Amino acid sequence: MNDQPSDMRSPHAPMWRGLMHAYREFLPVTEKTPFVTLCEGNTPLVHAPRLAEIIAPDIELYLKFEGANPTGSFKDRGMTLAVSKAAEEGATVGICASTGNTSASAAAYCAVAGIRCVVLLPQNAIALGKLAQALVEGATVLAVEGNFDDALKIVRQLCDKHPIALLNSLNPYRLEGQKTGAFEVCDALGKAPDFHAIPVGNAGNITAYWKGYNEYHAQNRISELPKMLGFQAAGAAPLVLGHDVDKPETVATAIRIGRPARGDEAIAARDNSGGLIHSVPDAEILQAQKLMAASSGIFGEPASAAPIAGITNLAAQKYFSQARAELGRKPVVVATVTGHGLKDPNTAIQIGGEPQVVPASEEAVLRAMQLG
Ligand code: AN7
Repeated sequence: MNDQPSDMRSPHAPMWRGLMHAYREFLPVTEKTPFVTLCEGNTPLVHAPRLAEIIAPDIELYLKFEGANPTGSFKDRGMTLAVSKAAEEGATVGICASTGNTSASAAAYCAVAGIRCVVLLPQNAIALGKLAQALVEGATVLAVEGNFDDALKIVRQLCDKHPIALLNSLNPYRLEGQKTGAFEVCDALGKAPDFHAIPVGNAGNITAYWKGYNEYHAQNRISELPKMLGFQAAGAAPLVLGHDVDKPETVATAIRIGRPARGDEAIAARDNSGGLIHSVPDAEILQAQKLMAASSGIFGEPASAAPIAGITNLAAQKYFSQARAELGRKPVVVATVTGHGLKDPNTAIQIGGEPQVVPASEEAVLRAMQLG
């Protein structure tokens, strides 16, 4: 349907039909698998020299902008596969617990497939845009009087007892789809980065990226593996503290998670790559969110700014100057910007400040510009 006839001269590359088509050979897809897709993936890898100059002059910084996915976050990569496999298996109902983005993505892909979607959200603890998405996309939205970890526990129990498709990243197909983020980074750079920085909540994405890099390495598509740099919010940092957090708190609601389902795998990714998992305070996350947008043009949500805050701290500790000396060049650092800043308008307005009100005249505007 979307195939370009071979003799057709298009000024554009052949139409992108989604990551399942592009990376089919790396995915558990059969002739029987329906492709439930919104043409996700193929997101921009944006060079950010102005941001790097400010936060870490010793690195070449690239931002993998996952906010450019159809529902505005990286979750679409895993969801296209998870919902495709659920449809293949004849599921009629899908369910997930979510801090927001998973629910927005699940609702959209279930809408494509005609599968009923039920989402459990921690009451009053998810960003407004994400709530709007799940509601408008027709999911059954349940606000649980508890946090994400409580909601996920209920979802696991329900899926053990009933024929409902589990759409959280406990579902292995989610990680299979999400690993394509690493493939795209390597395809764009022509090699693996030296470091990959990523926010960590339930720890699915860091696990998936590490899997993706390793699969490309095993196929000789890349010769080196990156060091994985994970960042949690200080108030929700179980993997840094080494124990679960009963009452996680952070302005970055996407990663307000105290018992990460893929915690052990995230630790393995950290250790096997020679990387680290650190935490960053909320104030630094918000500062990084604003700085990233104002100096690179990439507007990520608060959780997505955690790696930028983390890179800033590592640079201050000379972590990258050491790597630069060892490599004899600036290390290439990719940071995944996991979700779009528009997801959380309330936080954005708080950090953005108020517009200046001016009379409707040329002179007044010129004065306000401080040019006249
Ligand atoms: C923007 O939507 O867990 O470590 O339920 O939305 O794979 O959990 C979201 C997580 C980072 C953390 N950035 O990824 C959910 C949910 C954003 C996110 C993460 C999330 P994981």
